[in-house]
Amino acid sequence: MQKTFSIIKPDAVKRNLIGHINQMIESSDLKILASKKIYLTKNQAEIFYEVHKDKPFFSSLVEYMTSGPVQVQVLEGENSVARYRKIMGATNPAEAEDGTIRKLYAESIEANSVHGSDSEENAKIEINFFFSGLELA
Ligand code: IDP
Ligand code: MG
Repeated sequence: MQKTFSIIKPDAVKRNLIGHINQMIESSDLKILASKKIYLTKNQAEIFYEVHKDKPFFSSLVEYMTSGPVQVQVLEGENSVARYRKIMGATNPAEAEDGTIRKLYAESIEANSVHGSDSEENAKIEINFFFSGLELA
């Protein structure tokens, strides 16, 4: 069993899509181990997306991620990192496969509704950034 980290981003929370997206996650046989709604601070968003700090879209991305509440979640299942990335679809919704979350719901390459860890190592870092051991027990 592998854990991955998911964010339902502000555009999707605003449009009442938490339930729809979680239905897609659960019907793909991933278990939602933990889930909470939070409001990211600018500092937290900058740390979370630090790997992109030199990209031209960084400041806009931080502004967008702090524009409203997000639902942060820990998912569990066999090969969950890769499987959740597949369910999410490509970063750019124009390139996302039919039936993926981003194809269905993303508004743009930036407001693309969901985040998912890109490796098991990053999943551990991201889970520990947002959740305590107590919340995962
Ligand atoms: P990912 O979320 O599919 O892993 P990353 O390349 O890690 O994609 O980018 C992180 C986030 O930054 C994306 O999900 C999206 O919200 C935003 N982003 C990525 N590329 C662009 C871009 O070219 N313009 C605006 N925002 C972008
Ligand atoms: Mg990424």
